[in-house]
Amino acid sequence: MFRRIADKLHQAEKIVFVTGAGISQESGIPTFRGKDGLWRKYDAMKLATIDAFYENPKIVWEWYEERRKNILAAKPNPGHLAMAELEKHKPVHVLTQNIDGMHKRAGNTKVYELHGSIITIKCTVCDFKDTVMTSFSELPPVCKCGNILRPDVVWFGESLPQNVWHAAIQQASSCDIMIVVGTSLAVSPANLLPVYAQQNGAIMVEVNPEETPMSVSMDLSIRSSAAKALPELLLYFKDKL
Ligand code: BV8
Ligand code: ZN
Repeated sequence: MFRRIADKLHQAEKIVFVTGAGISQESGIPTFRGKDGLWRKYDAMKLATIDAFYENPKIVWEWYEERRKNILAAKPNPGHLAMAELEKHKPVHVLTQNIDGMHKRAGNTKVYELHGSIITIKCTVCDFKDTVMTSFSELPPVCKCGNILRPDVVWFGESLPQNVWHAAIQQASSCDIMIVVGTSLAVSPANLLPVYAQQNGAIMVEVNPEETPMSVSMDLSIRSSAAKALPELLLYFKDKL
């Protein structure tokens, strides 16, 4: 299985990954819907919304501040690092639903953050936007203009950043191979990206310990974790360099 995928990677002109919370699970960042999932402890469907934020910005900020602390202390895992290593040999584009910035920290340079970034903070009113790697003393933090700040993430009911979304569709529609890693494909419109790739005749590969709604249409499914499967795949790939 790994050899077959490694051969396809060698033949590919463009490799596109679609990643979700599962690829960061082995960095100690909880997924949403898994047993360790964020959604067990909190109702993320409620908290990750613009209404919750305006109703009770302090509660939403406490949730994000807790996640920011964990993410800023976390490190890219061998799964992230294998993807960064692959980019040294082939054109690799990473379309990620994750807001943890791990792909860039691992070294991938063509990363499309479909749902924004928890490390970037923006003002709810003026155009202030900045990367903030420290924790805030008071919540919700206030902008110089006097309005409250928010994490620069896409909440449910908010549209994705259009430039990023259109660029992601472009990549998904023009790749030879798409590797879908660590996502339940439960959230739209990100879950459409594998459909674009499939329509374009790309080879479809999935890395996930569990089935997903698109497992049936995958050419190859690796039922394993990202931190195990991706370094192994890279070994087979480098074997034929
Ligand atoms: C939009 C940022 C329209 C915030 C996130 C009904 C009511 C209301 C809304 C909707 C509805 N039906 C559909 C919608 C649309 C909604 C949606 O899809 N809802 C779903 C839940 C039904 N989508 C939206 O609202 C989107 N916007 O549609 O806008 C619009 C258009 C024009 C104008 C205005 C509006 C916005 C969606 C973005 C929401 N923000 N995150 C934050 O993080 O706090 S989504 C959130 O879910 C994360 O980004 C996460 O990445 C994403 C998807 O989850 P996954 O990454 O897949 O994670 P999950 O836990 O689900 O799965 C983990 C997987 O990993 C599992 O398969 C597991 O087996 C696997 N795994 C576990 N361990 C490992 C592993 N794999 C490998 N290795 C391991 N070790
Ligand atoms: Zn402001």
